[in-house]
Amino acid sequence: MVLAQLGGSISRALQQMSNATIIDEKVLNECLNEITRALLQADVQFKLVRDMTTNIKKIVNLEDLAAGHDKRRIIQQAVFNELCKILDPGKPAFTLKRGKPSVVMFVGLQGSGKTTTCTKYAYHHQKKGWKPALVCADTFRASAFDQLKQNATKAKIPFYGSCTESDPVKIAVDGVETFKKENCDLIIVDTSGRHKQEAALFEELRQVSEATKPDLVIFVMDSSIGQAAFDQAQAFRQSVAVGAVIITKMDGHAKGGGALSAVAATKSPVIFIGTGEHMDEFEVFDVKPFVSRLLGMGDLSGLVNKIQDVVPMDQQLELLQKLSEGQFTLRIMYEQFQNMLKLGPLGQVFSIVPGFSSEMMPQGREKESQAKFKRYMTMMDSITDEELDSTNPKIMTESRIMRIARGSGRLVHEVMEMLEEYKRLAKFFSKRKGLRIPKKGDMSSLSRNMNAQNMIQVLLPHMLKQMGGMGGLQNITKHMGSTKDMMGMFGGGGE
Ligand SMILES: Nc1nc2c(ncn2[C@@H]2O[C@H](COP(=O)(O)OP(=O)(O)OP(=O)(O)O)[C@@H](O)[C@H]2O)c(=O)[nH]1
Ligand SMILES: [Mg+2]
Repeated sequence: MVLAQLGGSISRALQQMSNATIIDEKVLNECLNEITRALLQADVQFKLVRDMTTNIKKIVNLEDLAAGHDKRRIIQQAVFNELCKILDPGKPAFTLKRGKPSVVMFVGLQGSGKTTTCTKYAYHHQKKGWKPALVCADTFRASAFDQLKQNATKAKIPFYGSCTESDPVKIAVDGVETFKKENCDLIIVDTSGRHKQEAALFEELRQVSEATKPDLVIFVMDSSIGQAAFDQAQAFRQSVAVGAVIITKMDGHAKGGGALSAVAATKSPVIFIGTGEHMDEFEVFDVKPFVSRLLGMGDLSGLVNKIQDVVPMDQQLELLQKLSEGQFTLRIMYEQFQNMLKLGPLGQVFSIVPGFSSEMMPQGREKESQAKFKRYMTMMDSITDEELDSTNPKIMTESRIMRIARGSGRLVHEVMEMLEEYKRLAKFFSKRKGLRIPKKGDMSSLSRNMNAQNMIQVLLPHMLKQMGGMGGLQNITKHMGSTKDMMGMFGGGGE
């Protein structure tokens, strides 16, 4: 994704600087010039970039820094702070309250991604235990209702709309009423767009908003407009009470940085970014973790949250218990592959692991890795319960392997490759025997974190393996030093 390129350029500039034996004025200037170039390429406003470099030079007064100071760290911190400043709208993001039905209305120009984003937003909340519903109040485009219906059906989210009613206000009101009666707690209203900001669109939005009284209006914009996002966001804010912004298509356009900073300048909090056409290509936007990821510094708390979302606490405890007893069965491998797939696109997962970046997982390879997980799982579907729960590797006799290959429609050597992978992982986990785990029922935040860190140790080897299998391990070790360092970062002992 393009943002990964921006992040890559900035972290490379910082890296080059830290490779220099002495960090003097010249080295610092070269580093800042590289960063400036990267930001301008991402369409960040010239004045913001200039102010940023001036501030960094002021903070990092090389002459004042006594010998022994970690100059690289101080400069990196200054870059981090300044980038955060550029992206900080100075206002906390709006959070929906639970316990009563909330109405959220989506607005934006034609083709900005409203309908797609409505579904992503609903799906995101559904995974977190909300009961969302979608209302199509777009009567401007003939196929709008079909599109929303299709998206909603795919995500198993209830929807409301009409092919015959032409009044968007009536549809919106009826839809909201219907879902309130059905006890939905997040009612999302999709509206129509127009090519440009015009009076007819704003009047329609005003009417829908007045009739449905939304708790939150979300403005959706396409990142490709870059700095021009400032004027567009201002125009919408003046017509409807925009409470939050979602920027879409951050995957395909070089101007994402410009759009993000321009929206921040309008004092509107960006709450999510869209990074692709698929339902799960959608990320929570939070300034500090975002910048941290951009600089390749990861987002440990994001990773912990993601794992908590995917793997319920009692399952985490159960798994850790088994691992601490040194049992690594084929069933555990199967469940971990399931978890990996549930975490979302691997590139996204990589971008939040400290020291990794989504640049390391190009799109083609991501699909390949995901396909490999799925292939292994199909083979494991033909394995009996006895085999899945066995800790004796000798159980897999030739005839059993032949049976699995036949049952899954795969080749014998593919089954053997999968079993080899299992053996390697089992060996890795046999060394984790005696893992420290919190007691059942102990839900303090310390033990939750400890659990998540342990889970990361469980999941990461799979990722490494996948990357390694595709020739990417070199890439990782170049960035990370070694697996041991990485495990150390999570507070656990590596191999
Ligand atoms: N690559 C990419 N494509 C996106 C993203 N979000 C939306 N799209 C695509 O953008 C196109 C327009 O999206 P829609 O959701 O139909 O846009 P809309 O704002 O509802 O459009 P109107 O209803 O006509 O105003 C579709 O082809 C989407 O698949 C994104 O984050 N990344
Ligand atoms: Mg639409």
